[in-house]
Amino acid sequence: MSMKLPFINNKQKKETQPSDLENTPDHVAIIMDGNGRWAKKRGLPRIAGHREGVRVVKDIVKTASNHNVQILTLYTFSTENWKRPKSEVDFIMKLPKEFLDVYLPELIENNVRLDTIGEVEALPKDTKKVIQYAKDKTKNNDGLLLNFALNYGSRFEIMQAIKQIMTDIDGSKLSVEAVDEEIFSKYLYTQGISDPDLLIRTSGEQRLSNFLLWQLAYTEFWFTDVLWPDFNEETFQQAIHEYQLRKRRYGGI
Ligand code: V0D
Repeated sequence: MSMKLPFINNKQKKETQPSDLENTPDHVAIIMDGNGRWAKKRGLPRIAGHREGVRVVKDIVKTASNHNVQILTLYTFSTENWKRPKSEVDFIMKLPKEFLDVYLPELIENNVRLDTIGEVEALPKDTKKVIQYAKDKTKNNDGLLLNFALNYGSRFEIMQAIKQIMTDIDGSKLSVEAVDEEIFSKYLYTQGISDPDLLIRTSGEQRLSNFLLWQLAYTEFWFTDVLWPDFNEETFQQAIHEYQLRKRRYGGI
């Protein structure tokens, strides 16, 4: 079980609620794979798939809110994705603006808080600017936490945590004896948020690709052949439903 922190543990789980509201995942993480393949199947350039992927992100944020999900963590750009052709990377770096130009007012209206994990500092200046603006505008919202993993790599995250812990020990801010799992977690990008309850990966690949290695230790995994641009409310509901069945089968036995 993941450690539940008070500020996100505000969901009412009454016995009288219909069963479809029981055991809903608090934190859903998604690897949004298959945009390029979706485009290729249609004879379109890869970037057309990415643009379609942005539209699906918008829809899924709404669906997640409706399903009482508290945290949605989306793997948008990995530290490995820089190896793609420059033209594709340049296009992808414009997507946060494309998303926020249209959607920020709605996020604010729906009480969504936007945040990021990863080395956001290394992103292009204009990309950083729009994202920082959205973070500032939504920082006091207490509805869904929409968490974008940008320039994220889990091994790097763990390694920098270790380096920072060693630095703090060296500076006598921390003792070796005090280091435990809880302290270690505080050195990760995900400090203060609960571990994912459900991980979804689209497009048929069944691997983690350097995503949240520490945080996924007890997470339920759900894989689908559906490509990210074809992912919709129905697919999302299916994932949540199967998560609920797993919880009912194994919970309390
Ligand atoms: C491309 C599918 C939304 C995955 C979704 C910079 C690959 C579309 C954002 C976004 C990307 C990020 C931050 C933010 C608002 C929106 C995004 C990237 C890629 C990498 F504050 N979609 N999206 N960012 N894709």
